[in-house]
Amino acid sequence: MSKSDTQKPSIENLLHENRKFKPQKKSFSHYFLQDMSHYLKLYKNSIKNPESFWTRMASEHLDFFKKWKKVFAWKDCKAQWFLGATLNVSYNCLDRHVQSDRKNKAALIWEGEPGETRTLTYLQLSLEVAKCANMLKGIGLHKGDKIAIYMPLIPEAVIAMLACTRIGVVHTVVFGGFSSSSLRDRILDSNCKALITADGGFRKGSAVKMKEMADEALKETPSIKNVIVVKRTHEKVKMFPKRDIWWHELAENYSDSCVAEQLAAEHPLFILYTSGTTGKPKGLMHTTAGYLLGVTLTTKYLFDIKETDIFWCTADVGWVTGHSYLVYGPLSCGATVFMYEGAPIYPEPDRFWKMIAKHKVTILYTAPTAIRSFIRLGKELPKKHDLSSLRLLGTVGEPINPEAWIWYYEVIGNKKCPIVDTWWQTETGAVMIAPFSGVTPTKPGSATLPMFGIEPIILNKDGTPAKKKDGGFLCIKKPWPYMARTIYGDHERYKKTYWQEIEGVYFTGDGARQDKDGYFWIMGRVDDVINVSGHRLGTMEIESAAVEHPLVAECAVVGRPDAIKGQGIVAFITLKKSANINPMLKEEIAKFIIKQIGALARPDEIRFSDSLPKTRSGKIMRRLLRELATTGDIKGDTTTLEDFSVLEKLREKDED
Ligand code: 6R9
Repeated sequence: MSKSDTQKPSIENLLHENRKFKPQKKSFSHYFLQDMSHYLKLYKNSIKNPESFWTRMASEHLDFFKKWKKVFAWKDCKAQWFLGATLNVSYNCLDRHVQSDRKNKAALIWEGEPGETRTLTYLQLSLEVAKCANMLKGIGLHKGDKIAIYMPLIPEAVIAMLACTRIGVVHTVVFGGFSSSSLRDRILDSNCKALITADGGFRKGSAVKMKEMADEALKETPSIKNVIVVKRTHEKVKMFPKRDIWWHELAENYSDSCVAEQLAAEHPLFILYTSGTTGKPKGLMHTTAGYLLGVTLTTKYLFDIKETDIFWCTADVGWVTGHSYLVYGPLSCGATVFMYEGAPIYPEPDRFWKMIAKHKVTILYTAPTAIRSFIRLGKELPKKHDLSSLRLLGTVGEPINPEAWIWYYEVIGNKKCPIVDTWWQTETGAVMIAPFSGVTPTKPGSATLPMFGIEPIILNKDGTPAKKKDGGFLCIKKPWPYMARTIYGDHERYKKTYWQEIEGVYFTGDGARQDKDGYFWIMGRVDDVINVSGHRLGTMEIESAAVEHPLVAECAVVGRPDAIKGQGIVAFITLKKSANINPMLKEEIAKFIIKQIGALARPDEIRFSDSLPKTRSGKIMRRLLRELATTGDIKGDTTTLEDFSVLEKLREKDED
């Protein structure tokens, strides 16, 4: 982003969403915050005196075995928080609740894709976790050892994660939908000694053969000495003697009592690889106290967790959202978590809504891409079910276009539930920018304002402050307790990527602008910013405009080199089922976009497609579309793609 770019009046007229939704005081009382002035007062204080703020938060919200001597230290871009303190994550997520009134409260309600359910109370979960921790010790794992978890979304995945934290073993969860080569690369990079997996899991009605995939990966991972296998699908699998053991057989040999290790605040908690980036995946390492504080605080304050809540975060445990808001955040808060194994639209397209009605889910936290696919299916499906238990709706993972926001608010939330749009990253550990539910007035498409103690700033490439309305690079001014400490095995890359891109601040890789109320509007990854005739355009702005068209279901916009304009715009569009493709439709959509944004946003090409290439976490792989738009083919890395048939369809020549 050069200076001349920021002077162009582009972004201002692009993000023209002016609707503002005031919190509904009558139906919503925040358990902690009274109103916006209360938020502002606390926020200002947290920024002015960060160390005393974080000290107070850690003392109030976490249980430590030993208190810290120093709150914060920073050297060579390595942060340390709560030095000298000891604590245990599983103790905070389990024992402290078992010792309270929550002993017999449901910690986890699980539903498998075939329809069976399982409920574990805090006591039951704690016993399972203790047993699993003993199993891990039994196969020779010690504090600091690394272990890979490659599992379907079943309770054992949560049990395994918590068991690791109980004895200081560092987990790296690899999303169950990843291929064997992705699993192999992650195991090799983090030097895991053992793997926990399952025979398989159910997805879209069939059994996914996970053990077979794992076996393939393990051909080239000499560090793995043992594999613990959960029996889930009961399909026949090959068990390698000495290396492989069934979870249920191993469990018979161990007791369900295991004292939680007293771990240093900076003891490594987990390594999580980021998906979809080019080159070698980055293993972001999070540590014990800071991360736990982040997920606990954000769950309490932003989602306003109450004793009776049933919290459903639809993410897989293989992603950071699953780590922070399916497992650690809600359990540390003593909430009831709902977890579902399978595909959202199986066996019927209303499976999600059916489960919300059946389990009386109160908080739903999902991704815009899921919301958009539900919009495509029509509002009749959710309307068939009683969704009145819902009181709060969250979104995460990508910018939410105003159309999807409004649909979520009106159709799913019945205009009663605040929409909590949460901006954050694998690297940030927990939510950084989001409304305090029921307190912060919301605007469709904006993640609104920062969490306490977090100071986002928008800068130009040279580190000077960007003009608010023009936008620039979203950065975070100072280290915070829940950020990733390093890229495992490559601290230099960590320093370079996050702290030296713009010297002295954390570089998020996202573009953003701030409006007159100080609200943050995320414009997408900075590599998704297009510069057309010197006008900077966020791909999201064009996409939002396109999906407002009544026949457009989803849209991904990429730039391609253009000899005259610098970059041209290519829009890949999936149409709603009801759409009738007529020869004028492309022109009609182009005009529609122009009408909302201006002539500079006219797509040079519109391509209709049945579906868009996405990562398994649901992010559109614009990199592939950019390649396709530029060269006419896709040769780049496609390992993170969910559905390969999409590529073939996209390669096919556009007929109309
Ligand atoms: C939590 C998660 C991080 C990237 C991030 C940004 C995008 C996430 C967003 C959002 C706009 C939001 N992103 N939440 N963009 N509004 N509410 O998704 O982590 O998988 O590491 O992705 O996702 O571009 O930089 P991760």
